[in-house]
Amino acid sequence: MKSDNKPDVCVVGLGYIGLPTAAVIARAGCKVLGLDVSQAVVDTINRGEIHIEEVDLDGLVQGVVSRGLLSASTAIAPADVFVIAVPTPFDKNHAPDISYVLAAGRSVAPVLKAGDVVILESTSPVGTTEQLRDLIAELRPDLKIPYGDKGGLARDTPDISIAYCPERVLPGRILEELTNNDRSIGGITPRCARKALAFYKRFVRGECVTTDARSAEMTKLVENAYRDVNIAFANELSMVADRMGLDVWEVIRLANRHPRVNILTPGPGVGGHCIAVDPWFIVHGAPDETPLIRTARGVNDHKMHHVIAKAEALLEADPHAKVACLGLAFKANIDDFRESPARFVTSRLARKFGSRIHVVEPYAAQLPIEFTDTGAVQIDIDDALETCEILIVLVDHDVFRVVPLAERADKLVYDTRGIWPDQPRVVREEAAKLALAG
Ligand code: SAJ
Repeated sequence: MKSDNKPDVCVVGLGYIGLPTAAVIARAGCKVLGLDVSQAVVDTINRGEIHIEEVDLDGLVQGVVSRGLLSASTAIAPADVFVIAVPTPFDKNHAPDISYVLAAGRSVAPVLKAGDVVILESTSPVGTTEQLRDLIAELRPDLKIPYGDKGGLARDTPDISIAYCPERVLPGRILEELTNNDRSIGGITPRCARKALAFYKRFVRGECVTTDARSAEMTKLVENAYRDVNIAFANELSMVADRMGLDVWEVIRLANRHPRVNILTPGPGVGGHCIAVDPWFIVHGAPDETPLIRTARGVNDHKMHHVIAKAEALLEADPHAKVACLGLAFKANIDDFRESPARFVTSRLARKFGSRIHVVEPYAAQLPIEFTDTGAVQIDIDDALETCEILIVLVDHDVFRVVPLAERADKLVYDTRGIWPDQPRVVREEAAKLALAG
């Protein structure tokens, strides 16, 4: 560590979490090296630019790069703290793939020295931090490695510290939440947790709570599974309401007046790369004990197909009507289209109904690749309101939410997000009837 007592930091992986994290640590005055396998990403950051969209990130990165606090490279270098923020996808059987974490461990191991702290932030199945520790132990037999309760080395003071500290930031609010959210910090040993805690205290204003690595790993998975299960309840209610000809929004609004009831919001399904993925890590770890979590995943995935069937029924009932699908993003007011139910539904409709489908997505410069040759076109919300008779609301972007009733009162609306509670009831009932017939 340098004389100013600020650790040099290496952040491995410069994606949606790694880059904002690197920038926030640099803003706290630490010298940060960002490591990424992509030369294009590295070049972009070294120019003071960014390759992802996130509120206020451009100015922050530009500032810390120009002050010499953040630089990027494809090559590892020695540091005092290593933060690993790489993807942990799942395979086609929903089994977690931690190969990027282990690859990051292989890059870091050769430059480790006594006193260093290695922190894993990637969402990971329980036991991953210990696997990372075992890998480092194998690659660096010269270092004393922390073992917690396991192994005869427990009483030796280890040379390095290893901890797990999951991020829990919301896309669109990453910089704010990186600083203000509480953090769970799980050490391989309590000493490891304390070392990591001292590091996070440099840039986190939220409370940092220490625990063991396995509990911290599980905590992250539980947070997203909790949300998935609760959204599944809302989505299941919406399908029940369709079957019974009820307005689910009205039912939820009324039920939520109970002091201990807080039902979440139905939608066209659950998107993004966290809530739809992480519950599988728990299911994979305990397949016989997770019928609820598994079923919730199934309900949320099924909701997309329910929306497609309902939309198809509407379109087939009026074969000449032009249709506007509102939104492609996985949630409101962001430009992230990965794992998006809205995108899935719209592309299915485009494949079936071709040029009848008009896509409105203010956050997309052009339609994604799967729309090529379908005949579907992109238009703006004003054109959609002027020319389309059917509106299918798939994303609750503010720009859709503010459309006044006068401009949509005569439309046949299928609102999967409940953004227009004032839409004439007769229209909604007609839509529900058509869907049931379908
Ligand atoms: N959604 C609904 N109904 C709701 C809430 C959400 O249909 O009532 C849908 C959204 O439209 C979207 C999906 O769920 O398709 C996920 O959106 P989200 O805003 O709930 O969450 P993410 O995926 O953007 O971020 C989540 C957050 N986790 C929790 O809220 C427990 C975030 O704090 C995590 O850091 C992030 O996952 C992550 O990286 O794991």
